[in-house]
Amino acid sequence: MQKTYKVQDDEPERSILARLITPDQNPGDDPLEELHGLATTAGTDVVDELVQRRSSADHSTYMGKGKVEELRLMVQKHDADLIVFDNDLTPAQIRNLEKATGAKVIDRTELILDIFAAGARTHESRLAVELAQLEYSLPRLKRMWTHLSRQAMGVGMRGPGEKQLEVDRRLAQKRISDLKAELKQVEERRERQVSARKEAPTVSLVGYTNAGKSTLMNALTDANVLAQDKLFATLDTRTRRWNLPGWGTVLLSDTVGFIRDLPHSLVASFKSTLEETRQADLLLHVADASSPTVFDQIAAVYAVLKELGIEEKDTLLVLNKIDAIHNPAILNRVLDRYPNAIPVSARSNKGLGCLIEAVGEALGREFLDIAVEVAPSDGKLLGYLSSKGEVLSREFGDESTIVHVRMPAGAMGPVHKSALSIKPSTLMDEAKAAEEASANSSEVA
Ligand SMILES: Nc1nc2c(ncn2[C@@H]2O[C@H](COP(=O)(O)OP(=O)(O)OP(=O)(O)O)[C@@H](O)[C@H]2O)c(=O)[nH]1
Ligand SMILES: [Mg+2]
Repeated sequence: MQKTYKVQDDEPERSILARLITPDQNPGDDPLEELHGLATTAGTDVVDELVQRRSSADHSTYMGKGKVEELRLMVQKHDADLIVFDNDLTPAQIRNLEKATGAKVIDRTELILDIFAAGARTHESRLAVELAQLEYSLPRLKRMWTHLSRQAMGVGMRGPGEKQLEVDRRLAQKRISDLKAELKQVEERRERQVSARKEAPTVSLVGYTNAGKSTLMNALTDANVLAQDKLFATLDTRTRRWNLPGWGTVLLSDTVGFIRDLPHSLVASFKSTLEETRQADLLLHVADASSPTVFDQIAAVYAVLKELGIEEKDTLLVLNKIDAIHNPAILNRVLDRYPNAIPVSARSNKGLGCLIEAVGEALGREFLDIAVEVAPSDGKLLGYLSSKGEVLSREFGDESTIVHVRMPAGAMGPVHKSALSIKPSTLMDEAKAAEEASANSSEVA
């Protein structure tokens, strides 16, 4: 008989973790370590685990008959509420597994969405999560209805899931299109905001969740952002001025971490949160070099960058947590594959000098189109702009001179020190617009 769920607010759900490993997978020594971290972050109490190696998944119950029976016995033994699969399941597989085991079954995507729903704080990230959750649950609406009879909600049912119960498919679709429209507006606004700040070079931290991005941000600036031994501690983007020694002001952003098989709808709806990353002059890809799965984590991050269409961006690979590596062979194995990577410890500040040098050098390869306002008496700055950059035009006023110039991002230090103001130059855009207009008019003629 199907058990009734007795989840209460003050009592964590008791969960069992399950994973099917097919021959094409390389699960490492502890195949359920990451799922354990996710399930704990979501607030469940993990009571048991089960792994099955199989050539392929079973069409109707995902795992084989024997293993499903084992799961049922585990549920009974521990009085478990929930089985979390490390794989993506079809709605039918979920239904069949729930029937066979008597526990609620969720898959990895639903768990990740739940963590995001519980952690999203800003209007923007809440919209993004709600959209991703609705897109995930729309094809599963039938299943959601069956939850109506349940007394309380647990993991996998937070956020819009609750609202979802009251609406039908048509309303869900309407909500999805409203959310998309609202997010598009937010995206456009963010795009303008971020590009309006383009007067300084921008650097964005990216990387696998828990790699140490926020800790590195704190070590490099006095950002004081939250860093925690928890997956997805950061869900929003924070930007801070970073006084890059020997170079001047740089804007450094810390943002949401990535994970293997991040749900596509989540990546798409987080586009506006990732605007700083999309527009950055340089990416610092932070990897946890002490993790046994560091190569897979690096590959997973590149996969998400590709999904965002920014895999070609100038990127420095930063190998973090070297203080936690006690066998030098481990670090050397990573450096053999990525010889240009920079080993650091954000915790002990080791290697940060080399990182700063590498960032300065990389930014020297980037150019900024800016309008610099110079005091009439500041001949030194005028000279500097024409010696380091390519001056496109000068507007002389009584109070100041505006110099439109194309500057290497890394040479901005002295400009920040003595300019009256620095703005993005619209000169190139205007020239381009004029060119397009004349091309159009000649087409008409
Ligand atoms: N040993 C060691 N631990 C570190 C280092 N850097 C970060 N950590 C720890 O790793 C954990 C995660 O750090 P965060 O900075 O929150 O990682 P993050 O990449 O921002 O993670 P999310 O925001 O959750 O994606 C924390 O417990 C940190 O203290 C390091 O250099 N050495
Ligand atoms: Mg973080």
